Amino acid sequence: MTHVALTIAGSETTGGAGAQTDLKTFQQLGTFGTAALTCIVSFDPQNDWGHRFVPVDPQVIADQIEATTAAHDIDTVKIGMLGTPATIDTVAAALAERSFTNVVLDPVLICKGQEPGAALDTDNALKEKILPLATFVTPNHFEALSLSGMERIESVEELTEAARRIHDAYGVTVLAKGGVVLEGPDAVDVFYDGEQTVELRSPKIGEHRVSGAGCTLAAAVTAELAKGATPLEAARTAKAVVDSAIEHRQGGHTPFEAVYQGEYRPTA
Ligand code: PXL
Repeated sequence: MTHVALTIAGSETTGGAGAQTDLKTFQQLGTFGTAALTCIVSFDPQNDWGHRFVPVDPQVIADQIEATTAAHDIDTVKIGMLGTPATIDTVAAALAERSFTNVVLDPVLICKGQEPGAALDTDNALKEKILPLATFVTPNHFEALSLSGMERIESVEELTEAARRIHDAYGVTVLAKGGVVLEGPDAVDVFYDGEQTVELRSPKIGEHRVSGAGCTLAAAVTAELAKGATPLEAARTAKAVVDSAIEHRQGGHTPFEAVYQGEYRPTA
């Protein structure tokens, strides 16, 4: 049987991030992808591509999780953008009701369309209610600062310190992403599970952020864990999958490019 992976995430309709990207990544890695949508993000082409954000009704989120977990045996779930404290309560309750073996959290802390006050409540709720239920977390540079409480992360040593602090505070395996923010020719991620610290490096592909890279990384970790990989193996594969998705990135009329997972090509 094909392993099933679930994403609980927002819709980003242009296809560059969110549940759309998660499902493509699940497919690419040979898992059967399912999705429970938490919110609908529609970039606004009339307003500098800012985020228009509409939360899904909490009961509808709970219904989706009920439906897909009843339909399939799912032991590995990815959590992406949640967006409101009410959504966080609903997802925290759904996670607590079921004993997933792996809960991979992409701690999306900021969505540009939200008011700063509301965003702060959401960030605090994420830390209080979702992080303690996660087994694996994939913070980017900004999220690593917020979750570790550190004032700066400017080197791989500081990124490693952040990964350790996040692990110690929340008891999770951490894959902290340096991305294009840390200086140097390589994009460096630091894996820390409480025992092993492993630097994962690959040459930077350009100097600009590509939309959907974080979603792809966490979704690839999720797919690999669903198939039975160890957390470190999953992290290594996910790093390679992100590099490939960035390599195949696609531009459109937006001011940013988006990852692309690739396609079936007959070999004959
Ligand atoms: O890449 C973060 C992200 C996650 N989820 C949704 C998004 C975005 C960024 O735009 O829209 C739904």
